[in-house]
Amino acid sequence: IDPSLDLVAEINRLRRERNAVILAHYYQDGEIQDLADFVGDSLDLSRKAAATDADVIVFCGVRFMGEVAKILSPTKTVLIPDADAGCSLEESCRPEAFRAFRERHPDHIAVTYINCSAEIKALSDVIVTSSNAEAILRQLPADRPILFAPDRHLGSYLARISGREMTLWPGSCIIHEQFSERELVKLKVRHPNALVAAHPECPEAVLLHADHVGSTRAILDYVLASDRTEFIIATEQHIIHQMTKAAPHKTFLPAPGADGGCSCSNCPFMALNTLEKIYLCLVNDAPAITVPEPLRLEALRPLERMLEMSR
Ligand code: CIZ
Repeated sequence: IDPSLDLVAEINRLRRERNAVILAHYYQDGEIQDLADFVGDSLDLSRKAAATDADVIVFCGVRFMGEVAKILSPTKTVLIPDADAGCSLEESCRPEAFRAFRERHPDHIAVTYINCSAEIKALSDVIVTSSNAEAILRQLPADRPILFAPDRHLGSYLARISGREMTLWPGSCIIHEQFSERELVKLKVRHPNALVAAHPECPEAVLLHADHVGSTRAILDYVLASDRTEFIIATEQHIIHQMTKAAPHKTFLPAPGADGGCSCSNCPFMALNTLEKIYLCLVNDAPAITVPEPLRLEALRPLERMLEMSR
């Protein structure tokens, strides 16, 4: 790329020429969030992907999110800036092992977190995100046990708040798993007025210190609605960009890892996306997400169920 190129201007030109919409997750770098047409969590963004009349969707997040957009909008071109932007939860749950897990529990309803591959979605009864999981669980028959995959921390949090019997897949998110209870307590002592907002992918020991547990959207709403001015945020730290934009007078501290620093709350997969790669994907029409049609139709069923159940 010519270093004198005005990347933002070029991306804007290409977005107009290609009738493209740029979707960005809250965990993206601030400069990508600022460039996007919509910023949100995976539920909001999948709704946008399903409803858009753009010809091209550039999904700035991780691969499974682009895959969801393609499953919901198969006639659109779905581009992702970096094909290697994976997810530790997706990696932890492979189709053969998940099929065997289901076969060992034939009477269970398979409720699966959206952070998984199309193959796992196709083997599931209903998909959930962290913002609709509780509401969807409440609508499922009370007499049926539940299999929850792939995040065991989110699953055990949901089992605690819903009282449902759940068998959990042993996966976890490499970011949320690293927050340290010990260091969080130290930070709280240094900031006694700070409220702690934590994502349910965090281990239970961390959640026990939270004033609020919720999805990215819920955490954002919580800190903006609160009349307090200092918060410790236990999720991927780039969501703080939206918080600071909306409430510049408030202070947001990323939750610490075991070394007391906050580098652990930087998702290495989300960080693969850059303005340069957004520009290049629009120029090259690649990397583009493809999902074979039989698999897409199988994965669509539990995703549509999720959208119906979270209206
Ligand atoms: O669902 C999402 O977008 C993720 C990964 C987290 C959240 O709570 O929104």
